[in-house]
Amino acid sequence: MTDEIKKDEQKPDSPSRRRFLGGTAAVGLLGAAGATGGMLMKSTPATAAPAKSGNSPHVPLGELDEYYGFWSGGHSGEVRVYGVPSMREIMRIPVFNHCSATGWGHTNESKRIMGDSHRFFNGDAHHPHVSYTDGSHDGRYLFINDKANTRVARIRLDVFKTDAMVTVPNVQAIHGLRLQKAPRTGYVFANGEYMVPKPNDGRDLNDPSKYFTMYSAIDADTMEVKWQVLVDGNLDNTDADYTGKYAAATCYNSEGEVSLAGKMRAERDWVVVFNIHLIEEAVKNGDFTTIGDSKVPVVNGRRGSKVTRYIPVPKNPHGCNTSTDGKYFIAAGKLSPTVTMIEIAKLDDLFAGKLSDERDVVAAEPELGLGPLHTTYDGRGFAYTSLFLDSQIVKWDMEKAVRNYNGENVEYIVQKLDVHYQPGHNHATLSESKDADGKWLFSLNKFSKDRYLPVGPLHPENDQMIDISGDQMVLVHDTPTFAEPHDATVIRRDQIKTKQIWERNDPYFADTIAMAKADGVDVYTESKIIRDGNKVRVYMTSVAPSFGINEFTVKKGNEVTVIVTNLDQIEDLTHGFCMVDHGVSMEVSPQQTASITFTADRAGVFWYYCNWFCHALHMEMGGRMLVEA
Ligand code: K7E
Ligand code: CUA
Ligand code: CA
Repeated sequence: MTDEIKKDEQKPDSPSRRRFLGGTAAVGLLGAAGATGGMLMKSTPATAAPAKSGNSPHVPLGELDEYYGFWSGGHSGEVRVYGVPSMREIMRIPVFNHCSATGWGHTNESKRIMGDSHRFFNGDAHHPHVSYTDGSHDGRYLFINDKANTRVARIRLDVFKTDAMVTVPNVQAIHGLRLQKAPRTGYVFANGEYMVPKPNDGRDLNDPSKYFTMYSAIDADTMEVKWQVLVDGNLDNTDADYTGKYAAATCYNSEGEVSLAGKMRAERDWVVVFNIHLIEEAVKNGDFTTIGDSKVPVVNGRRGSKVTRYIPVPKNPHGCNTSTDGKYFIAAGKLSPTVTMIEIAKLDDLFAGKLSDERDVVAAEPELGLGPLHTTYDGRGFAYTSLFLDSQIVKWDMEKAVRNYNGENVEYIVQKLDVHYQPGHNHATLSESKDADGKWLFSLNKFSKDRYLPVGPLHPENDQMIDISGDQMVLVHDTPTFAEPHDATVIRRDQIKTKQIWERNDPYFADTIAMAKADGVDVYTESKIIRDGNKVRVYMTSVAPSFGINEFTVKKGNEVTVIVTNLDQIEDLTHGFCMVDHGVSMEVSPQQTASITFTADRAGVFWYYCNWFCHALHMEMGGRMLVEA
């Protein structure tokens, strides 16, 4: 390599550097399978972005952001909250992971919420979505999937805490997750990605022809799985319409294969459309089966059934995104340079048998570039699709794409913007609701390569913020992220109402308060030790800078539960409880009661202390546990 090329590659937008980096990723994704034909030759050169940003990303010191951004944490298992447009990380919400700071996964309250699955320390959180009323975000809940351990969790947006979690039966790896948008979020729709035997109990181990997966609907209020729909093929991403009638999901493995080459064999896979009312009717009429020990009604939605339609689309489709005008489900082709626009208004006719071919609901199939993965919207008729292989976001005009599909010679591509590098999801502000405002777009890039100081072999990812308020997209900001935000959702700050301190009757710790009542303890006025055979319950208050109990004595082998109630009523005055050398730590925010259980397995003196900085005498806030031999 000559010095000149090397120097050129130092420049952020050098063409030779992009070629080098793009080539690497393309070989990574497609080289091994070798089944992509001439696709790689068809990249369109990027148009430069001449425009200046008209939207200011600058939030003056001391002022608040305009939007809440919720970023999934991928295989870190958590959710991260950003202020948009400053991209300051405001909070992390532990969900499927365990958290050293807050005690999530260790406290009795969090274990109750996580249920049996608290034994898992990992999760893979991909798709965060905020609940709706009439197609607008109502700020009650955020829902998110766990691909790693087949779970769905709900986060309360008044306190920013996970408050419910369900393991979905009969399927493996919940991937796509979306909410019913209208009339309100009654259902959470969840895709089981991998196909497995039914029941998966050791039968049909190596007979993939007997593997299946299902589309699940979870009641958003009770978090019970209400019904499942058995499908052909697998399920990747999903979205719902703006009427409450239909939902759609992409399938990349219509082949039902277990090998990589097998999953890429067909030129077309499909989008499955689910008719929600017909599914509910089947459940009501008893037209379902159950599987194994599960009581969840399973409705047949295989090809030819009443409740689904299978729309062929090219090839190994990935993203499924409803346009904010409510007109289209848009499926991204991934291994095809196209996206498929499915016209929702034609679905009634399709289900009524009035169309001769499933493809009659396709309104357009514009060619956009290489590796289209996800599409987002600005509410002004433009769509923005991430192109993984091209490392670009393409802005295109939906109406012109339809006209072009109908034979008119119009250009529908508006602009291609280079991003750094290889974008997965993209998301524009409010773009999953009818309130899309077309201000900011985020490109969640899977590779950061050389955008940041080197930190060894593992790199951060790179989420880029793009101003879409003008005619041209303008890249304005890079944000490094740790493994691995797949998706994000950004809503206005006025759409969320938070509590600044806990209410004493909050259901989050109601079971703990009930336990105290049964022990005859009023946690708001007293500290007390209850001995119950081998079990010891230590109730203590906390008021900065002291706990209600400075020492307590137990016997070696006792099961100890410490219950701390924070009596401080001041916003932002959180205490913690950490028992040294016992792996015990938790957060206790103002007016909260929190509890944690451990075994005093060694005799000796053990200090406990407050680990959230609360007072000038925070270091002194502590006490001793005396464990008798
Ligand atoms: Cu990474 Cu939505 Cu899980 Cu696409 S998914 S990139
Ligand atoms: Cu209480 Cu620090
Ligand atoms: Ca396929």
